[in-house]
Amino acid sequence: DTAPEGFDANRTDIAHGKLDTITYASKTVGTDRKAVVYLPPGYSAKKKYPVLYLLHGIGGDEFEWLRNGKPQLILDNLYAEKKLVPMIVVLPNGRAMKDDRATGNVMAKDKIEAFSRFEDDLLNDLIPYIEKNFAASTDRTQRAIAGLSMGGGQSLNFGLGNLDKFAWIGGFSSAPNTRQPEELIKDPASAKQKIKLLWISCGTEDNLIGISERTDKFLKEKNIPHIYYTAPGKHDFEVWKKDLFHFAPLLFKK
Ligand code: FER
Repeated sequence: DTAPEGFDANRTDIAHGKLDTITYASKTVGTDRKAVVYLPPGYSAKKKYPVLYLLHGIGGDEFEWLRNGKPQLILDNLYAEKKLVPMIVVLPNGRAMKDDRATGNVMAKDKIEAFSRFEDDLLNDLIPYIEKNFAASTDRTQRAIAGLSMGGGQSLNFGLGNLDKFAWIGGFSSAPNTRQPEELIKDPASAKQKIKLLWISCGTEDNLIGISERTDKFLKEKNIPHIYYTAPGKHDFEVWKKDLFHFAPLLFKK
């Protein structure tokens, strides 16, 4: 196994962070949209915290990570081991359309397009809301974006496409919405300077691993520092929970 026993257990002997549901007005979609926020144990409005935007997959919504991945427990346990820089985690809904529920055919064209439209919702609506209403740092070096599958593709596309906004980027089992490497990183020299962490991971039995492989290959060719992490596993939360366990402690450190 690639994570210690109990890494995702609900421990009653440690401090826990706090989950909140927020509603923000989206100019991009023209509706009020929901997201989940996880505040670290000991959160104080007097400090400034870095923020991780953690995105779901094609069949998910803002609750998918909570339902299947228990990120709050994984992070609580890492805090208890002093392995994390205290951070705010935002779990958005990455399907930026009026009905953003994962119902019907989740592969329908309008729904796929909504995952792409989320870039504008994130940058222009959600991030400003978070930075206005929480003790969030507004510095690019204090902002991370990561996600699973469809959300992994979004994270790579939006993160690498907006290096003035994000410095820490992770794609877990990224889906075919991931841009081709040459499109992801148009200016390798500039990317090298700006990226603090670029994490690409996939389960070795995942049918989508070719996407991560091609991204890793390009990054190696261009000598762009990154982590390529593969471990046994398929396209599921067994893999993504462990990705989060390994990825989160790398964030916002030297
Ligand atoms: C596809 C296969 C898988 C695709 C998206 C996915 C857009 C996403 C999977 C997931 O998010 O779990 O061809 O095309």
